[in-house]
Amino acid sequence: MKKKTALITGISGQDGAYLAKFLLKKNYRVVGSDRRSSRSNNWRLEELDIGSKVIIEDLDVIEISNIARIFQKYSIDEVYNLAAQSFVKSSFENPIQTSIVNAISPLNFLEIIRNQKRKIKFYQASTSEMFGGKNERKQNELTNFYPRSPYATSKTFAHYTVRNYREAYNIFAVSGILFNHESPLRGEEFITRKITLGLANIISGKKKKIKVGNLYAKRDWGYAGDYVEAMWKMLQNKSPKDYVIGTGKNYSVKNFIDVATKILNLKTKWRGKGINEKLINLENNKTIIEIDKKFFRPTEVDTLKGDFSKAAKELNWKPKTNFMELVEMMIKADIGRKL
Ligand code: NAP
Ligand code: G4F
Repeated sequence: MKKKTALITGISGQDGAYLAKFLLKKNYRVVGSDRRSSRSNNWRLEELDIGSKVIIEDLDVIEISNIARIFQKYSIDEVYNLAAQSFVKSSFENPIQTSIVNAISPLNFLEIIRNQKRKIKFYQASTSEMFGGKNERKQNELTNFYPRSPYATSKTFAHYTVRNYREAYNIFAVSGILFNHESPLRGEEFITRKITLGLANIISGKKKKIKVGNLYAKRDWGYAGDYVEAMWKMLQNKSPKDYVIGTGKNYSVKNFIDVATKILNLKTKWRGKGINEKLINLENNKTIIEIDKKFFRPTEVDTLKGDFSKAAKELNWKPKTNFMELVEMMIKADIGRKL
């Protein structure tokens, strides 16, 4: 059987790397788009040992002419549009750049796809941030959106654009509404990796403390390796539909820290309140975690918890890795890297 060709935008990112590995195992030809930069950012592909197995094309997703060029060069069957300015905090400082990349790039792809003779399937990386997370109820495909950052508003634009192109032009275009997913390949600015890498550096003596923001935000944290399978399943579905992907459980940032320190057998105690809350290492009475206002956001998403029952029923997908296993995997990887 002829190999399918998949184009992954944002292949240098966390999900791009795991998805590339997954699709290679499924015998796809994988073309990855990467925007040229002055520093090499292929470390994730190298860590997964697939750097030489994927084809990398220079492509900034806001340049529609580049996208057209890729479609002329390769007979693409499936596009996974993962490229984005994905850091919510940074979207408040760079709202215009975030919006151009996150909202316009899916539109670029859909405009090209609707004018191709070949049927091309399109996956868009939507996000639980679109829900805004104001109450403890689980969010599903029918929950209203209440985006609370330039990142979330730009992703909501993209989400509705995908739906509109699906309905207007009969394109197989879907959005996966994914809740937070993490891994040892997570970017260092995101809270989970900031904690696991920070603790590894404290243990090795390279760092004294970690400064964080809101300890009480809750997230539904899953493992990225599990979630890329759901992306693929959505494009193999009989008809194009959007799905929520999560674990159905959530934990606060403080819970994450407590689990991580427990795995490391650190004896710790929280002291103080509000901005003065600190985590003390009881072995030497030193502060290892403290609050810094600069990590708070102008508008916060307080709590997210995904109801993935539609994906379980229709895609036969469920998460394989639980919260404890995820934290342990990340801690072990960072301790290993630092030894
Ligand atoms: P990530 O690690 O930040 O990766 C983002 C990728 O996008 C990187 O490869 C980055 O390239 C690329 N990119 C950014 N701007 C670009 C541009 N103008 N042209 C081409 N490439 C560009 O993000 P991730 O965690 O893998 O997430 C993948 C996607 O899922 C994103 O769209 C994110 O918004 C969405 N999402 C993520 C989560 C999650 O919890 N991880 C949850 C829901 C949705 P550089 O290396 O050059 O920066
Ligand atoms: O790890 P975060 O930066 O991820 P956030 O904002 O939830 O966004 C991630 O998940 C989304 C899916 O829901 C994706 F769409 C998005 O691309 C990204 O992958 O922050 C998680 C929580 C926030 O409530 C934040 O305020 O942790 C809180 N937090 C507290 N202290 C911190 C910090 N976040 C970061 N990054 N750094 C801190 O020091």
